[in-house]
Amino acid sequence: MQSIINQFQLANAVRLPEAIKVGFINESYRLKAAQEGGVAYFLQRINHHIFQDVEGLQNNIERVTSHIRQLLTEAGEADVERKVLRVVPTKDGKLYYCTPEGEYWRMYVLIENALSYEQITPESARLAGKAFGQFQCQLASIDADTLIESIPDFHNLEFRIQQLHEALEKDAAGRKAATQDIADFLLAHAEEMCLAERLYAEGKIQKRINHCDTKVNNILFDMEGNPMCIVDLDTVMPGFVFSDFGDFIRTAANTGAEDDPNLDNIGVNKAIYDAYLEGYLSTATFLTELEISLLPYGCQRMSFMQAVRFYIDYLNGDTYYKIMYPEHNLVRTKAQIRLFEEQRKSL
Ligand code: GN1
Ligand code: MG
Repeated sequence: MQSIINQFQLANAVRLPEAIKVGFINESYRLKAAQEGGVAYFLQRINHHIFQDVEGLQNNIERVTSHIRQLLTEAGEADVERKVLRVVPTKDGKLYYCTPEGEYWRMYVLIENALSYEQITPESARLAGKAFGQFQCQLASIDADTLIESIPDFHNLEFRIQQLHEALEKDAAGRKAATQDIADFLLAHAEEMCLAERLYAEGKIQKRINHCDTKVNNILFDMEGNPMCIVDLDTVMPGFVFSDFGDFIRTAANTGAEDDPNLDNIGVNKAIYDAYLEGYLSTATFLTELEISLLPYGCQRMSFMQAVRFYIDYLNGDTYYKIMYPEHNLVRTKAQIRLFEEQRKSL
């Protein structure tokens, strides 16, 4: 690994890499500074099976982080280096390094003394809403077309429905017959839930730059508990703003778990929803009236899309999501369908 580290432009010597667990997708290491007070780094091996255009991915991240850095600097913010990630280039000026074996690596400056949360309260939901609203607001001044889709059609529901039809057609794992009621339910709501794609085709809404993984653990907080920096920028790409809003609510404002086997646990946590909405609207000042009116739809859309994605994976024989037990993707599908139904009643 030393030969990989040597490729990057580091300001000082570093200690041996320590593996750290953040997310399932990439492999991550912390590199502490060899001397007290030096710069520490964050090294990642990029999962290029999921992110096939690493060059495009790294260009996205550089574009977004340098734009935010410029806005923060112009606004005279203190501690800019703690408020936005900094990509460390290689010695030949590239944004990633590809080994002779075809592994892709990238380096960030590590933001030290930061907290991240897995659990959420109404107070932290309000702060998270402010943070993601501000993030989108900062990115509203970048032309969305200048970024690539780091995973093509990632949050395109028409495409997901197409994948569902294909998975049903193939029935690769022979699981269709026993779950026909799920297929029927999803297909019955597909057209209604593709509202965003229709409005876009009619020119009524635009694509803006989204985070596409708006979970609370993708916000770094300072030691006083204030949001500081948005991280995990791999899926930052053009999309519909209310999808980002909805994905946060899908994960944070569910009284049950994403894969809750007890459907009675699942419901909308209104206190979290209201707090996130309040925080989000206080900073997402670029939203049109139409986009604001579509926020509840954004929540339903993301729970529905997640149900479709889990069910496709179940039909395909569990090839995408890691599962803990054989029927896990089916349990996840049912839990997301219940959440979708609960959201339709209360949002
Ligand atoms: C995946 O691995 P994780 O939890 O960050 C997925 C998301 C899904 C989520 C469902 C690249 O995210 O889109 O919403 O699982 N990420 C990718 O829990 O597919
Ligand atoms: Mg993630």
